Amino acid sequence: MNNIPKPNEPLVTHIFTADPSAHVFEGKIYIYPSHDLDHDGPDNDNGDQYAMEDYHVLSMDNMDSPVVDHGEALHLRDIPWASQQLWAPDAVFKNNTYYLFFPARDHDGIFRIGVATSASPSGPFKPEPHYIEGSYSIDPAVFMDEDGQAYMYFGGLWGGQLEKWQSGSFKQDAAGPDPGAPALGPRAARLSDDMLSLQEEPVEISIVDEDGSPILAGDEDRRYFEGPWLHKYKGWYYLSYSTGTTHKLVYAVSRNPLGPYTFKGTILKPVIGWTTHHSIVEFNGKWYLFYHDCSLSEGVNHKRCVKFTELHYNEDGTIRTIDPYPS
Ligand code: FUB
Repeated sequence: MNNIPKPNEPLVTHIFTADPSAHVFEGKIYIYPSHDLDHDGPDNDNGDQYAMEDYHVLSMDNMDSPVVDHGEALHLRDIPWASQQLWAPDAVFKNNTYYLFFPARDHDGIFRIGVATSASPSGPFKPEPHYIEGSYSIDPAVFMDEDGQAYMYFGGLWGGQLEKWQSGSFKQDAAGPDPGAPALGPRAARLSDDMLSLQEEPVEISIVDEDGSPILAGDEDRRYFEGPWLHKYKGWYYLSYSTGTTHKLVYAVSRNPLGPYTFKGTILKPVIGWTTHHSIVEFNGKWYLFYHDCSLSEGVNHKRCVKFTELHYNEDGTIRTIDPYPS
């Protein structure tokens, strides 16, 4: 339970964890991961193996102190609108309140995004009775800009259903774009001041190459798949995400939080396991990448473990590619 973390090693080993969203709250690092279930159920492209039912919050006083598991912070049984699959969450502080944003399938099997609140960063969190109106798909990442405006980025292909929303409403049989067509981008919207609703209809974020041409759906080394994360460095917005089928974490930059974003490169090479999902946080003057792999379960895709490593920028603001298994 009270493990002292080392870079590139599991933060905790008593539970399986994934999709870490790390934030500095009250002078400590708080990590909001998915809590993977240990089961032998079906494993498919629909993501049925990711059958998570609750969230635990982890924290560290600093990068050399023990990791604390604060226990169950929110359970599926307490969320009136949700039926299954509590996937990658994120948290943000505003209005003297901690807000936990999380995706789950509603009672029609459609992924939506909900919000729960707490007076403490470690929870417990009280869910709102309904999902956020106008929300869909998975992987909410909430970014608070320096002017106090919060944005929610979200969306994921395949099990995350993003391609089913291309027409503006949910179409069960919709496929993704043809390989030669622009890839689907993540969605983003400003959050209302009370953080409980969207201020506007979500827009699609455009990701382009250095020539300004859209990244195409067939460009699987660069196209958006899932797991958006937003951070700001020296006045630039960095949108990082998973490429899914090619298993990389990559990033693109913009001067505007809503893009367009210009593709820059790879942050993390593929890890053990199919999924890759991360967050980036500055703490005590250093930058850290939190990510997961399946090393703790020796490669079982839905039994993952959260890790961290230091992240470095080059002089020109590009990020040095990280090898998750340095020798
Ligand atoms: O943990 C379930 C899903 O797997 C997440 O929502 C995705 O980002 C992928 O990590």
